Amino acid sequence: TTTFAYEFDSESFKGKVSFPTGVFIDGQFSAGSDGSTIDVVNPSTGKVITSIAEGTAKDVDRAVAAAKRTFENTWGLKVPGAQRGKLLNRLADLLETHSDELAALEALDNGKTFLWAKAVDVHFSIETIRYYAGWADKIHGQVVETHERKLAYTRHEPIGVVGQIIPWNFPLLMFAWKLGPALATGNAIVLKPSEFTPLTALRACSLINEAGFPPGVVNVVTGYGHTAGQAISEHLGIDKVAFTGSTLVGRKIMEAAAKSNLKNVTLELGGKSPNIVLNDADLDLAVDWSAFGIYWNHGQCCCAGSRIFVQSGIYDEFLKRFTAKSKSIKLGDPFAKASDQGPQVSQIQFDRILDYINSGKQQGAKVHLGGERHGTKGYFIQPTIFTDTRPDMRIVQEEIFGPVCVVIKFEDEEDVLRQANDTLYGLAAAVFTQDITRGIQLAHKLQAGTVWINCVNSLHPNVPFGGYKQSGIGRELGEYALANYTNLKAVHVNLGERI
Ligand code: TXE
Repeated sequence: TTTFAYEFDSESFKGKVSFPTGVFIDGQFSAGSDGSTIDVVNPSTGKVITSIAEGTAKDVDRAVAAAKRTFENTWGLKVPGAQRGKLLNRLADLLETHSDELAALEALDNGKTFLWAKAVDVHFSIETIRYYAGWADKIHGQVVETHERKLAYTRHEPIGVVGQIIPWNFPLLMFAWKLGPALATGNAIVLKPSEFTPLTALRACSLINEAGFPPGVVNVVTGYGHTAGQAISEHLGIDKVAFTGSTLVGRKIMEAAAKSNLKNVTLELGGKSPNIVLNDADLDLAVDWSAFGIYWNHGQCCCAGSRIFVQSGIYDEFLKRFTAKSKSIKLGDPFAKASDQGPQVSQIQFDRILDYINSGKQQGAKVHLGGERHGTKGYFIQPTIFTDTRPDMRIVQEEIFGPVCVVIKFEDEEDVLRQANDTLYGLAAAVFTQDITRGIQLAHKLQAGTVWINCVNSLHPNVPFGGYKQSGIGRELGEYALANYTNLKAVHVNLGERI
């Protein structure tokens, strides 16, 4: 076992943090099967923070065996729902006790600001686990009336061993979104966090032990996607895989599932969400939310409102105020209280975003604001606004996943609907108007799994979230997510009928 020890001495958080790391299998940490490691980098400086175990396919095998054993002997239907709920509530309490530490770890390896990490990532993770704790003793089937000499009923049984692969943009939150419904329904888990941001998931492993979950219920294999992640998606001992990440990898996961055991797949993938501002919108409100929609979490949100459509009557005024708002965003140390925006997560993402910005310039769009890196160290990128775009440009079609938006003028609702829906994605959309009837009419015509009216990025544990089109398959959160983690069985009981 290795220990990660770090002393935070920042404006937002001071204190020593120390916890074991490694691949977490059967309640214990150990080195990966071949002893290799992965460096974890602080995106504010580009310097290595620590290195963590590089889990392999062999480690995934070991994790699956532990999960299966636990599921069959000490978990699953052996444990009443109320007891599962109690354990989840204990985990939520422990996450709460360690809120500051978790937020600091999130800021350290992801680069998001401490204050946002605490207010959203950690807080929403706790709420999600509590929400699903409440479901744990409310999972039940139905009696289905057929005829008098028959009793037919359904059961929602846990699937068994489920695989979960999560990204780096909300490391702890995605962990909680995945764990909550899977554990409430009684499954055992093999989860792989992103190789860029493993710290909060590893910290949470000790809290899972402390909460009293039987060993092997949650197994965390840190490692790379093409090895450990691939091993999860093609494993014959895993009957369901849930993934959040890029559309490219989502395809690979489905392919691996199809080629192995046809495991059930749910995917939460990318987006290019439209943010529509109508002439009658409350302009200040629309400006503030639109800025939040694209710049929050440094644009690294699957539902980021990266295409801002503004109706011609207010276009100039909106652009003026939106530009001023964008200029006011303060980039800097994620641990400084005044910082609104920290660095992008990694060198790779930093390069990718700058490449998109260059493509926009080369394809003839106008850089209205920003368009460069910020400072000389770390992966900071200026809030960037493009105007004068064409629909076929890469910056209009592809997910950039950075603080970069296009602002596009439109004439009428028909025009904006056509443009807003002209995308392979369908995760989210937003409409700003003071005419609620128009807002709702547009919401119903937008091809997106979530539509916000007069707000953006607003999520709750009890409201489902997921994508239309190539933004994914299935829904997370809410009661809907429970169905991802149960097999439905119909039982027919003959009450005296003879053939
Ligand atoms: O994601 P990957 P990347 C989008 C966003 C971003 C782009 C690339 O546009 O710019 O994806 O990011 C694991 N089998 N989103 O490359 O690779 C990987 O280890 C199994 C949107 O970092 O999809 C990590 O744990 N797993 C998104 C996870 O997949 C594999 C969030 C996600 O990483 C694998 C992140 C494989 N072959 C990026 N290859 C969202 N929907 O919120 C990689 N992984």
